[in-house]
Amino acid sequence: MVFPKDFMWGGAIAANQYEGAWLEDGKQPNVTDVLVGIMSRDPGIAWNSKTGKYELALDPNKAYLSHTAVDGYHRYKEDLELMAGMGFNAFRTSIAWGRIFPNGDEEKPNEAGLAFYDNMFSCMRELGMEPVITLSHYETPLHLLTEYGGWSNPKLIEFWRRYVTTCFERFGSKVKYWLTFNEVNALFRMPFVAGGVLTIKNPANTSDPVGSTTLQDQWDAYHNFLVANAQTVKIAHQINPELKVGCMLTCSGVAIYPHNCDPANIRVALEAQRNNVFYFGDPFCLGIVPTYLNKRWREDGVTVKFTDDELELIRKNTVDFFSFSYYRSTVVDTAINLGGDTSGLSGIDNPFLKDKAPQPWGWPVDPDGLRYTLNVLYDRYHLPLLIVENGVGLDENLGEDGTINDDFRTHYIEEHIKNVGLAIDDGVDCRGYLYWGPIDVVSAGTGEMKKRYGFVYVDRFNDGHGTLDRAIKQSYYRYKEIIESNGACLEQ
Ligand code: BGP
Repeated sequence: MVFPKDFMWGGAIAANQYEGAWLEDGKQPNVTDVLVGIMSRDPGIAWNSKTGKYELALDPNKAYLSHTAVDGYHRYKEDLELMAGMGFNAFRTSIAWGRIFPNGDEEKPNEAGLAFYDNMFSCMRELGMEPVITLSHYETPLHLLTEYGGWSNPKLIEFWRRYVTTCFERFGSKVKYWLTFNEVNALFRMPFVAGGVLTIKNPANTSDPVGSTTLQDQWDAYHNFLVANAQTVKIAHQINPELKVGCMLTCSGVAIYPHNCDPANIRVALEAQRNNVFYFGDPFCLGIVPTYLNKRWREDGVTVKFTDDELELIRKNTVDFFSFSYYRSTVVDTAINLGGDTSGLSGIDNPFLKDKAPQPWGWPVDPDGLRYTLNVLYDRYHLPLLIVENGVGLDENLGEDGTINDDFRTHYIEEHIKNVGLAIDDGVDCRGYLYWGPIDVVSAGTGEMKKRYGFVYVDRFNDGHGTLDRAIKQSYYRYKEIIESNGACLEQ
């Protein structure tokens, strides 16, 4: 195996799925706090015709598990020790923006939130783990949507600048690797949570579903994200030239295979890559706004105009590395309408993929697709690549012996990591593999506990009950061996 000596081995989680403590120490709600599963189109907000504003209105019949999540806010030390036990030398989590600026638009940060992450990042360093920190993992403060309409409003760039400047100044000595917006290329699939956009409703118009957004607002958010991303790179490098800023995109949309060699299907596959990944990747990495978007804007009936200064900013401030999630591949032809969930896009079933994750999720398993994705991304961007999500969710229960035999997860990571090795051998500069969900957390897509990714089990269930005790699964020991041998044990 060809993994470099300093290869980053570890795992990744997100504040909103792990920490809980949703209103503790000054934090205010963010977009994920009002959803049970980010695929849901039914946020817990309601229009108040008296104030002429949206406000918090949680559904009393729903279990918002992320409010307590797996109590990482109070247990991160013991959890990080368990991660260190596998030999992790890197760990990814996010900062909940609302812990630092609770409503998002304050002038001064919340010291309690800063202190929490200061302690957490010190703990990672003491345990020998390089922190890889996402600045927003679906965590735009709710107030920024209800008051300003969210990311379609350029005011958000101003609030974001204040937030990231605070983070770089406070944590820059402990955190070198920063990711801007988690899976921001899911903006059009999940405008409320990935885009942080809410079209402020016209009170006279009762036909708009709560939480809906117009296409114009979504494209305005796209515009503002491009500017904000470039600003982030610029600010980080001004504060400390050693800081490295990466984008984070869902790249299951790179492994989109044409159904057959019909040229029309080849073209559709190319368009799907552009419309799902490259339309963000190209500005972030190449510093250009792709010309193919002009056609899409025409078709969508929207106007998007970048000023010369903005284009210059985007051109000059490209990211230092490219990070991404990869869960699956899919197949397209000219007739299919691509669907999708948190695994990425889904089209036609691929008859060549015999392996499927067990039901009820049943995502196709395509480790070669990860090698393909790494090669495509490296050829296009020539930037160091970091895999910051790959994993499998299973419905698991603790056995009588106090453990879980999760052979399928072991098989899943072995096959994917082998393909990372093959991609490195192909010449790809891949710097690390951070498994998604090394400890069970609340599922982003469905908002439940039942969908478990961890090497470490957490005793909590869909109805909210559970002791929150941790237990080690069998895959924990295999990942430890892989890390200890720097991948070499996979050759046997
Ligand atoms: C990605 C998200 C993660 C994560 C993962 C698995 O899209 O960035 O937050 O949860 O998908 O998805 P799920 O939890 O829905 O199984």
